Amino acid sequence: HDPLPFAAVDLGASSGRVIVGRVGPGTLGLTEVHRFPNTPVRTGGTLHWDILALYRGVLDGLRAAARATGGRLASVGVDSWAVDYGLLDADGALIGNPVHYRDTRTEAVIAKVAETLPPSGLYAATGLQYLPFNTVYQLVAAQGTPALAAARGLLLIPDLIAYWLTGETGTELTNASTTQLIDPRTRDWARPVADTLGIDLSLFPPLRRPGDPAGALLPEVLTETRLTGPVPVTAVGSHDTASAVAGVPARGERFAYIATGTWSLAGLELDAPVLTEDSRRANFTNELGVDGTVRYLRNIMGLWLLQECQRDWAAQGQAPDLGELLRKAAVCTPLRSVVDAGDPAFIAPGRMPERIADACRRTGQPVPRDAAETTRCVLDSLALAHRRALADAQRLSGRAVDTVHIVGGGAHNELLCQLTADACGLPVVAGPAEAAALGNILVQARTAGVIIGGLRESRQLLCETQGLRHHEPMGDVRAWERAEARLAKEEQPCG
Ligand code: LFR
Repeated sequence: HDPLPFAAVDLGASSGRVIVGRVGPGTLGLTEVHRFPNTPVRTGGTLHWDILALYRGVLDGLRAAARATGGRLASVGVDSWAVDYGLLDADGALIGNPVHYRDTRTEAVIAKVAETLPPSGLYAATGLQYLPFNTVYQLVAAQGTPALAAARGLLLIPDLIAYWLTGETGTELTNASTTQLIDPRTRDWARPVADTLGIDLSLFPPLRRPGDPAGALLPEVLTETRLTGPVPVTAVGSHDTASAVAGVPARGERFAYIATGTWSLAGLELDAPVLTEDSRRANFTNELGVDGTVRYLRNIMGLWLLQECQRDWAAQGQAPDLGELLRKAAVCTPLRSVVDAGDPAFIAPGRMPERIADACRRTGQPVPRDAAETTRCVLDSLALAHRRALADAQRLSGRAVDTVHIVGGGAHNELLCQLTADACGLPVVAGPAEAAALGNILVQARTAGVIIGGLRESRQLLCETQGLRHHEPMGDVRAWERAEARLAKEEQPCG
């Protein structure tokens, strides 16, 4: 059989991509047909996603996919970052621009939510780590606004894009699990949580699962993209991290993953959630994955720290080239200073080099003297946070691992991958960088009957077809233990 072409729409916090994957028995080849920037816009003091620019990027991408495939696609799947949503009015039109999760509007309601529903109860019911942007906080912050009063529907970002493409609505489960309104044991709505917080669950259309049909491209979309219909849209792991984990080229079960990009999502794939108080205090999340799995992981600031430094340096007229910066960082003194890359204080944009310097000062460590040292501080701090997350995940779940997979954009960053291997004292397998698009496409290919089986068979195909890099741990792991101890003094309980 000839391989069938599928398109993955993968929207990340800094760029969107449309990727064509050709899948057949023993074949899985990707072509990125379009990439476009994702630039948030602040208006009236609120940080927004430029959702129509993103949708235009999706249409341009599908047109490029049509050119690449002679107009024929076996199906399309959409994934993006989590937690954010658009509100629809009674006519199904979008009300306002979706608010960016890095906006600070939720700060005012965190304490109020904790008073209404204590963090331990919220965790026992939803298994979600505390992050100030979880959809529950956004919806409580929106209470009393005219927009929410007018809303008759709510769609998470990938579901909103899929709605514009197909005219059909649904709430995809893996992404829904990041709202903090899903019970990870039943994999259904946590109604008591919603009731207690005054959140109207009827705004959400019915749940759908990865692999479910999600409509077909509308005639107007076919005309605009020059695709030949019918083109089905398939629900995938619409949370990009769910797709990225499905795209981990693991051979067995004893693996940990780190999905690196703007964020580092570090953890394990489990069969059941871990809802203990220890797990809550360690700020571990139980997001839902493809095929009934649980993504037991912690959010770590990720390459956002470096991206924000670069944005700051560029604004000051110095824009060091990333390759050059990484080469210099590789020869800086190791572990000279480290910051807590899990600290939500780093979520908001702006002044990142200064904030990193402040954090070093506060913890009695030397302040980085230039861009290379700041870069080294960020990468050492990320590797240290990876180490801690994977050690905690194993301890809290009772599952031991012997391999760490680094997927996502950060898999290209050889220094980060090597430092992670060194810090964890475990071999790292780096790649694929496009794990989210691959996970997205693999789920579609299963629905189309091109891949028979589940995650194991999909991953087998990844192992056979994707180029991977191996990093063996080097150096003295005790240096990382000492760095960890330096930070531990600062620790604050979360949630
Ligand atoms: C990664 C990601 C994370 C989520 C964050 C915000 O792209 O989806 O998993 O916590 O973005 O939505």
